[in-house]
Amino acid sequence: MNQKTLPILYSFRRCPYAMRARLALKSSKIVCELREVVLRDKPADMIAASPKATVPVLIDRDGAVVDESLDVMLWALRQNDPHAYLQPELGTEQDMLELISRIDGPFKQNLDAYKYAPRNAEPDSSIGVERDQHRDAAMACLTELEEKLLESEFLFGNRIALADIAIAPFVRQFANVDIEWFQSQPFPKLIAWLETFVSSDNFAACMYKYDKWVAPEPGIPFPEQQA
Ligand SMILES: N[C@@H](CCC(=O)N[C@@H](CS)C(=O)NCC(=O)O)C(=O)O
Repeated sequence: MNQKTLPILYSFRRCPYAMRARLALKSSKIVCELREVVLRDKPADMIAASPKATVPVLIDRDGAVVDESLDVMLWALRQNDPHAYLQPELGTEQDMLELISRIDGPFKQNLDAYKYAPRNAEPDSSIGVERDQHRDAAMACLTELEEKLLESEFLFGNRIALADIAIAPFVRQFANVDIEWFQSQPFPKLIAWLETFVSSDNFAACMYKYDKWVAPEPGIPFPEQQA
């Protein structure tokens, strides 16, 4: 396939927003030209296309720019959704979007405050207490997920859907701040759901380490096409 005809995806391996976009693209099998970005040295072409300069950014063949991760997911899955990620077994696409927005809002705010609090703060210092408050508030936001996972294997039924792949990268980010603490919490279903996600072939295929893209080299076709 001529790479010039592919949509372009500016991505950053470790960014949870870019991860959810890659997961949806992989499922939809829509091949893009992936350009791996280093956040402290973003490509001028990416900033020209999307001045807010966050990843992911997708540029469609016709030049249309999609620069919100959830929109990239929907862009891909509305064209091709072989695993019916937009049609969950339980609930509707709208129910999934509402849950995703609660996670993207209050949960993510508390996650960032927890994750980026100074590492060396003593537990009983004001910074340490505040960090733990954000950690606990973030965990409280995940109660809703645990409750859903008591009912079914995935968030909206017994098969994976949009909400799972949109949310799991953020729960992973939260868990990894202090994995021992996370795994000691009374959320067994959430812990098992996250483990299923991080150990999946799908996730591994979306976490391949690409070299930084340098213009004018072509990026890497993603998802990799199966022979
Ligand atoms: N609302 C955006 C958020 C994307 C975002 O904040 N990505 C981070 C990386 S995880 C970023 O690019 N930050 C810009 C920077 O660090 O310069 C989306 O859903 O795509």
